[in-house]
Amino acid sequence: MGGMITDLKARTIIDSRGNPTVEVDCFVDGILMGRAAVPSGASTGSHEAVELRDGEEDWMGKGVSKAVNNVNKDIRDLLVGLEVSNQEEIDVSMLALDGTMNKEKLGANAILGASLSVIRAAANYSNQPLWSYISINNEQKLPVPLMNILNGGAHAASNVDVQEFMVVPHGFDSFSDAVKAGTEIYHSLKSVLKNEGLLGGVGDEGGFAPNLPCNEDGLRYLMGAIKNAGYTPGAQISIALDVAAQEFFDGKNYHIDNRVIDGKELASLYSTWLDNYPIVSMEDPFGEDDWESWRDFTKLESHRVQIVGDDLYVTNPSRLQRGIDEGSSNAILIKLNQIGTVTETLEVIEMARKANFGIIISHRSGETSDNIIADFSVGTNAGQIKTGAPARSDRTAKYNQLLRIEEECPNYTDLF
Ligand code: 2PG
Ligand code: MG
Repeated sequence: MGGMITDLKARTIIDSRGNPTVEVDCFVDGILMGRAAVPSGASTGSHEAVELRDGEEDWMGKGVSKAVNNVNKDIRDLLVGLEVSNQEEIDVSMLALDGTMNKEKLGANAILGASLSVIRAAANYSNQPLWSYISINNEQKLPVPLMNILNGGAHAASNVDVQEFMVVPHGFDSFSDAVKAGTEIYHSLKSVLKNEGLLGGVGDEGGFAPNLPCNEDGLRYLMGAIKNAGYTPGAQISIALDVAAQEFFDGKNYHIDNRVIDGKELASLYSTWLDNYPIVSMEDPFGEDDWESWRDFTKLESHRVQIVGDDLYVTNPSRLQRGIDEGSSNAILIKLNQIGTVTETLEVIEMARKANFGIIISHRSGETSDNIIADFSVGTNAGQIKTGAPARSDRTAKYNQLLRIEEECPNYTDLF
């Protein structure tokens, strides 16, 4: 093996929303071997690991100089001299150095930047593509893409409550055919919205962001776009939603479509949508601590839809364990920066797999050109990736990396 970390260097860079974030370079035997950048959410779950921000006047309070300094001083001192291939030892020692439950001392953005730069450096040092380096025991497979073509909620300035309306191109033999179909539908949606005079700008994840009379109209426009592009809804292309319901939950009721309704009424609205549209996946249909609504809905509807916990689980093993025990959902969204290290993320993925949960590797709404989640999705054999619209470089960086990986690893199985 060999290969010793000789330096770690962090800096502030700018993310896709114009906010500062952390980038880390990892040097092995004196040579730059791995570089990684940290993403950032807008609809963040309150149980996520802490993203350390300076809170001072410059960068509108969002500066990350404290996190950058933590990498350049304490984390660097800790990691220099360690073997780059000892990912677990490296991650565990950073956790010990931090010493808090939620990584508030060093910052999950500092720790994750270091952790990701190390795994990338280790893969490069061993001359392996990252997707194959990550995959120790797994089969390797390209994921089905969940492509977010209509943005609402916290990712858009529109009146739409549901955060993400995604198309799921299944019924294809290869990843590239699936991405092509999803991309054609993206353009088709643009024409459909233009014809109705609804075309404005795009949201944070590159999807169109129209004002709509009600949330169900988002589903109607997606159906129109699928058909206009020449595809068959249900058979080839289905729909996935990220409701991100915490954003319109007041702790008791949900504020949607200008109505105030409780968890049961919201569940029956979803059931009507499931009756009428080919929806295969629903993420965060309820608030992050409304465990009762989650359990009831999963009992009722999990036979016909994937129910995904994002803000509910925040990629955290103890929250996932509760969800498994209580039957809160049948799938989990995986975001590296919600938990903060590569090792812990891989553990949560294995836990979910053992419980027979669906696994979706996800971007954040604030992204960079870093495409590490593409390799992660293949190496962990997750089966699904969610990484925005097929537009804007921060989103296409991931799709394009998967297209490159496909040349070496064409394995693809349709999941839906
Ligand atoms: C989500 C994500 C990514 P954010 O809710 O799933 O789409 O959004 O990064 O803003 O939490
Ligand atoms: Mg979400």
